[in-house]
Amino acid sequence: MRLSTVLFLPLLAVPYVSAHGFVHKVWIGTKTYLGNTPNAEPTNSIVRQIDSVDPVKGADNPNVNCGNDAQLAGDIADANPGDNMSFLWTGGDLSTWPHNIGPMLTYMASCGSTDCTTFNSTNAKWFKIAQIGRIPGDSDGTWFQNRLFANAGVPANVTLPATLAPGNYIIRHEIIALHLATSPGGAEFYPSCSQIRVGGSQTGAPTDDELVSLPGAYSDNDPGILVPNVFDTPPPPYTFPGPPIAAFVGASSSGSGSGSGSGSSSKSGSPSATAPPSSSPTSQPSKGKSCKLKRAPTNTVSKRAEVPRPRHISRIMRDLTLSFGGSAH
Ligand SMILES: *[C@@H]1O[C@H](CO)[C@@H](O)[C@H](O)[C@H]1NC(C)=O
Ligand SMILES: *[C@@H]1O[C@H](CO)[C@@H](O)[C@H](O)[C@H]1NC(C)=O
Ligand SMILES: *[C@@H]1O[C@H](CO)[C@@H](O)[C@H](O)[C@H]1NC(C)=O
Ligand SMILES: [Cu+2]
Repeated sequence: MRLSTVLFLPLLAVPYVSAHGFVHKVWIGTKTYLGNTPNAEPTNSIVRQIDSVDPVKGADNPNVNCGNDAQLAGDIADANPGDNMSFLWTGGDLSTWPHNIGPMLTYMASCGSTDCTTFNSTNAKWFKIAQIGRIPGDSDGTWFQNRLFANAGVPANVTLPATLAPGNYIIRHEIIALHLATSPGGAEFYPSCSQIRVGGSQTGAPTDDELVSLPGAYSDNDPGILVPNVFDTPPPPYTFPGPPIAAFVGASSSGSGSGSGSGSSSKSGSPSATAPPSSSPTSQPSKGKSCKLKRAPTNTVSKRAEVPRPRHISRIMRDLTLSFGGSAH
C-alpha cells in the first residue's frame, strides 16, 4: 500500500504541473524581464501574475482578459515603436511549452493617462497588432507555435507597430491551443499581459471600430476557435478569431507575426494577410525546415497527445497519464 502510494503520486503529479503554462520571460530589445510564477509570492515584474497555469476555457470567461485571476503588476517597461518583443512561454515547472497546435495573437490596449500599474483592464479596449498561425508552405501544416514546443527556450516574437503613438499600454500575448478544439468549448486560451510605456513621437492609433473587448471579441463557435478540421490533411486554411489587425500596424511596420494563410482579417487591407517581410523576427516562413520536428498529421495519437517525439521523461509520463485518463488536458 505504502509502496504504491510513493510510486504512484509523483507519476500523477507531473502532468498537472507541466502540462499547461505561462509567460516566464519577456524581452524588449535586449532587455530581459522575468515573469511572475503563478501562485508564487509576487515579485516586481512587468507581467501580470496569474494564479493558475491552467488554460482559460470558454470564450466568455472573464479570465480571457489577461489570464486566470490576473493581478496588477508593479513594474513598467520602456519601449519604442518598432521594438522587437519576445515572450517565452514555459510549462508551470519551467519545462518546454507543452502545446504545438494553434495560433498566437497579440493585442494592445491603452491604459490612458495613468501608468498601467493601476489600470484594471477588465473594460479595456483592445486592438490587434499581430497574429501567426501555420508556417506558410509547410505541407504538414506545422504551426509557428510548434517552434516553442520543439525547441526549449525559443520565444514567440512580436514587433511593436513602427508608428505606434506614445503612451501607456498593456500588451497581451495569447496562445490559443487547439488540440481539443474539434469539440465546442475545447479551445484553450492562454493570455498574458505585460505593462509597457511607449516613447517616441509617432501618431499611429487604431480606429474605434478596430477596438474590441476581452471577453467579447471571441465566441465559442468562431471558425478559429471551434475547428473540427484542425487535424485534416492537407491542412485547411485557418481563420483567425477576433478583429483584423489594426490598419495602422500594417501601414508602416514590419507587420510581424502574421505569416499564416488566413481566411479572416482580409478586410483590414493590411499586408498582414501575406507573409511578413524578412526584417521581421517572426518572418522565416520559407525557412520552415529550420524546425526539425515534423509532425505526422495522419497519426491521431501523436496529434492528440501533441507529443510527436517525446524528448524527456516528464513528457513520456504525461503521455502515459493522458492515455490512461483520456482528455485530462
Ligand atoms: C478589475 O475589476 C473587476 C470587475 O470589477 C474585478 O473583478 C477584478 O478583480 C479587478 N482586477 C484587478 C486586477 O483589480
Ligand atoms: C523568435 O526569434 C528567434 C530569434 O530570431 C528565433 O530563433 C525563433 O524561432 C523565433 N520564434 C518563432 C516562434 O518564430
Ligand atoms: C527586429 O528584428 C529584426 C529581425 O531580427 C531586425 O531586422 C530589426 O532590426 C529588429 N528591430 C529592432 C528595432 O531592433
Ligand atoms: Cu496545457
